[in-house]
Amino acid sequence: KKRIVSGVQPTGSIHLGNYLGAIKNWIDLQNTYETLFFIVDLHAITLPYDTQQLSKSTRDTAALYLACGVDSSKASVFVQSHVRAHVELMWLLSSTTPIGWLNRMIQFKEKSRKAGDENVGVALLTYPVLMASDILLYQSDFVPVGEDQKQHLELTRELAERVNYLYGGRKWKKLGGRGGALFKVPEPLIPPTGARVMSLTDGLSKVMSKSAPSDQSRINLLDSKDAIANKIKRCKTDSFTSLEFDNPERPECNNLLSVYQLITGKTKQEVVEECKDMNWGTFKTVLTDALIDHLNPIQIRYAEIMSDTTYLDNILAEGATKASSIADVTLNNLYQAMGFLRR
Ligand code: AQP
Repeated sequence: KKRIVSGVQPTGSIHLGNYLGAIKNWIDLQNTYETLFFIVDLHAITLPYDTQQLSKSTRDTAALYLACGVDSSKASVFVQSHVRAHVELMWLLSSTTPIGWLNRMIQFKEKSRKAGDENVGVALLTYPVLMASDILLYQSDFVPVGEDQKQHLELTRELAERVNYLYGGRKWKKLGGRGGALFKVPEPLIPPTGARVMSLTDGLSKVMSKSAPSDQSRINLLDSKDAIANKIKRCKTDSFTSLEFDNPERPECNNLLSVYQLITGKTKQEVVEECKDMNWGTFKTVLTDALIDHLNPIQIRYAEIMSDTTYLDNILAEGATKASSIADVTLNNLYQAMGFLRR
């Protein structure tokens, strides 16, 4: 089976964007591929964060993976920091990563500009090297990536090729290594429709995000029925009378219809037929009901999972053991290929 890895940062409440853009797609992927889904807690400390919240968010995120349908008998579910190889590989990769490659990363430029120079830790710059470790450790064939992560995946591919060239091939074979390539060069897997869920308060220029200051801009998977109804009631719309997809003058309309389509599993054509003549008031009720119907079972499963801490702990421990057994092979090969004296 081909292998896929993916993860979400425990930086706050998991929202509809994380769900529709990532987690929901994993449910199908786990049936076809060998999958590893982890909670990327080491990435969550690249910007100032609340130490009191990190472990809680990590557990919540793991429980939500399972509540959304990630099946631990099919996928390995684990916490990134529980597999030490991620950080170790990152150091080895750092030695072969030109600093210019990292300076070019758009996300670094944007996030560092926002944070201001004094607040920018080195980890914000080297974050893509850790992401490369997350992927290369598992010899992943594919990585599901949204638009925002494409550049980081490209860097991962370049790093894999660079390491294969510098330390792999004949040199590594002479050291007793099998096969020429130390790393598989991963391919991007672009998710289907709705790759980007936009903010409820600005459908044109802002994506739905955990770090947006206003909670009104996103639907969190654990929002109560009232909160969902209230957020949809107050979300930004326009003054057109009917509803339509793909009108560049109507980004909010396109976003809300796309959310409705994804959450109900209907086709675009079905949504058009059903909604085109609705006014905003009617559509908002329909959308609210669909969201509540979809999220309610997830919330019930989440509560069950959280009520039994050993259940979740066992899944995470088992996942970390399985992941480590793959990661350690990759890491040890690289140590060997790079000429380290092994114990
Ligand atoms: N609005 C979105 N629409 C579609 N997909 C989204 N993802 C995030 N927001 C949207 C996808 O969720 C996965 C995990 O994301 P992440 O936690 O690693 O970081 P992120 O992309 O930066 O997510 P947030 O919620 O916006 O977090 P903050 O505010 O902390 O930066 C990824 O697959 C991502 O594409």
